[in-house]
Amino acid sequence: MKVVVLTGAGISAESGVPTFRDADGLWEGHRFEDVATPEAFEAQPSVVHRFYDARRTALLAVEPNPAHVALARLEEHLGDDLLVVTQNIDDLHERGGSTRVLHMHGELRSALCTGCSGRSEWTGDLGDYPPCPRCGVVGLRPDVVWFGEVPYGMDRILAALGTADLFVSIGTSGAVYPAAGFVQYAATAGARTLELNLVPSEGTHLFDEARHGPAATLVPAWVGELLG
Ligand code: BJW
Repeated sequence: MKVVVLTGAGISAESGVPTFRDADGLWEGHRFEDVATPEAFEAQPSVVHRFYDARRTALLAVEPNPAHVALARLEEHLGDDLLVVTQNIDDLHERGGSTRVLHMHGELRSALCTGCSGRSEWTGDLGDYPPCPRCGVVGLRPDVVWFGEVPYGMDRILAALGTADLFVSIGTSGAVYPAAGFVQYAATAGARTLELNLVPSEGTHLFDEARHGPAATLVPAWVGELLG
């Protein structure tokens, strides 16, 4: 069985990573146009760096939860027949044991050089304007995908969705494209589709089945069911 799992901020919520659009989410004190667009970075790089530097630091204080661990257990059984596509820029899937993870919206622990386009592993701050370790240019930005930019790995994602038997969406509001359209793409290609989310997402009606509750409970239960 080929499975594609799409994850969003909700899967990391019980680890203590805030979501975006929920009450007390990341955007409560920010308008997304002020921090999550290339225009915002151009206009106010220090504000944007502060926002992402704080989130990078906060990663040190959180741990994967049972939902991340359950997906790693699923990978142990399915190997290359499982692809986890995450919209999250945290590293909790990897720390939970998953290795086949595609970060379509980039990664906090990576910096992108606006000079040479190189991507470098990054654990410190970017707000003190360090030079690129590859080309020396001072022009590093968070290696994340903002509105109006093209997500990473789209060819690989669409190929996996096109041959999937099962598509599962976990902890995402379905408010952001192209990820919000994956359910229709997978269903058209013949996959069964399942939503696991705290509450019905914007696209809940598009799924063959939807289960609602916390990911740290729903995901281990679903993986247990699938593995018999
Ligand atoms: C729990 C839980 C628990 C809580 N257990 N669940 C008009 C129509 C259609 C599209 C567009 C349009 N105008 C513009 C567009 C395109 C645009 C877009 O979608 N805009 C929307 C506003 C409509 N998209 C883009 O620009 C994208 N690029 C693009 O389309 O390029 C063109 C192209 C595509 C493909 C091929 C070729 C060309 C880029 C989008 C980039 C999004 N970037 C961000 C920031 C990343 C960096 C960062 O992290 O700061 O990505 S925005 C933000 O939203 C972040 C997230 O990954 C993304 C999705 O959020 P997510 O994960 O769903 O979080 P929430 O908070 O929304 O939801 C959490 C859910 O969890 C909730 O449902 C809770 O109930 C649930 N939950 N606790 C289970 N314990």
